[in-house]
Amino acid sequence: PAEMGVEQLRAHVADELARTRRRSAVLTDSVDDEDLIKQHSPLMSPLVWDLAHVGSQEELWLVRDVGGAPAIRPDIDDLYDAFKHCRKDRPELPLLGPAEARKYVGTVRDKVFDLLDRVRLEGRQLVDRAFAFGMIVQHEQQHDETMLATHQLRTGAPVLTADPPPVAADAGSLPPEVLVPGGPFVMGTSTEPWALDNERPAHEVEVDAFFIDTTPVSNGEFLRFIDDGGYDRAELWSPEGWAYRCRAELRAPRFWERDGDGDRWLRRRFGHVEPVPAREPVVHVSFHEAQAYATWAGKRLPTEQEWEKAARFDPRSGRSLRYPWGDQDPSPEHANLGQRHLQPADLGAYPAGAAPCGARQLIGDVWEWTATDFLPYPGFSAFPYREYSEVFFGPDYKVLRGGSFGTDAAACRGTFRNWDYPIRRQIFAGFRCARTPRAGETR
Ligand code: AVJ
Ligand code: FE
Repeated sequence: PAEMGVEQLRAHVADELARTRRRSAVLTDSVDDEDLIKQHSPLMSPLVWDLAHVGSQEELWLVRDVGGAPAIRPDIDDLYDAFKHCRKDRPELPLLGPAEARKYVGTVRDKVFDLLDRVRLEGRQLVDRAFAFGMIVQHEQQHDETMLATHQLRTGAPVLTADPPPVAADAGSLPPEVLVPGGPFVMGTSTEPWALDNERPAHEVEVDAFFIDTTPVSNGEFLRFIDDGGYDRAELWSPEGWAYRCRAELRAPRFWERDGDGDRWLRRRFGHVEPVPAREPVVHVSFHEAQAYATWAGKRLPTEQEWEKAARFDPRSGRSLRYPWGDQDPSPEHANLGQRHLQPADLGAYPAGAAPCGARQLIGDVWEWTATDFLPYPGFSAFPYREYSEVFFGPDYKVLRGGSFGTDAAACRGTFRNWDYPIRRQIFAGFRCARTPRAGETR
């Protein structure tokens, strides 16, 4: 969006809105009404809540705020306010039914397309108003990933289909880890037009040299941790992590189960039960499991600063790139994003998406847990509302980076920050490890 003219920008926003709504439609039209209304897990909203919530936010921020138009459904603001009712309580609310919800989001969208045609986008308005549209596209895409996680929790026959991801040709010849030299780099952004408040502003940080894994940790590697008693060795876990491991009786990633008669592990993926693929990044692990694995491997999780330096720092120019591969928007050659494939790609896929340091699959495939609490950058200011990020800052949430196969390109950048509780496993989260070089190891 940065270099577009105003008319080009209108067309771009219209395309993004339409493309995003097609995704929401796939996720909500692929199940019957009963499945739309039902709560598939207390961790998630009914799908029909997500659908109308997307419309409600679009009404608030575009129809009313940018457009200055009167409310379409002031009576339902409260029902779809995520802060008023927690996910577990949402099925008891007098929600719009499937037909009403579809009609409502369609009405809102018609008004938004009218608004987009006539809204003045000049000077300062261009930045603020175009951002409001970009924020709404990203918001719907974020809920599309949330709805995909609800589909993963849903039991019953598969309803979603997708092609398998590409395979990696040179995976065997990759070094297990790469060195990122010490020194300053610019973290965050002040220029990315659709960057959210928590990604701003750009600021220089000093990062000591570190090694980071070339690829995320695979299922095969994670199995070695399991087979070595990883889930039964308290010394590998933080006290908080061990308490959670015991309380929740963890013994494998979520959605894994033992094959009836043997030691083979199977996993359930969008209704398909299949052998766990050894070369695929592990997914559906909590921060605590990631941390225990890293300790077992003699490593640690990367800090958020390390992760972003590995993903964006270009030592040739000294600049921070928008993405690991450069400044171009993601294409299907760069990364496994956008629900094109309903699983991560095997280790080493997407060589065209490699970072200058040589690390792969930093964007797409699986969200990556970092060691860092979700905190504001120096100079942070909340917009457009405190509830987007500011109310979540603090030690309760860990930062996740890079997006997953379920994340859309519109809602994923080198600077994008996601956050969740360290016990969460239903999200499409995996991890990679890092370590501090030993004396004399930095070459
Ligand atoms: C950034 C994924 C943590 O789902 O809670 C959606 C995104 N914010 N609606 C979330 C969000 C408001 C948010 N995460
Ligand atoms: Fe939301």
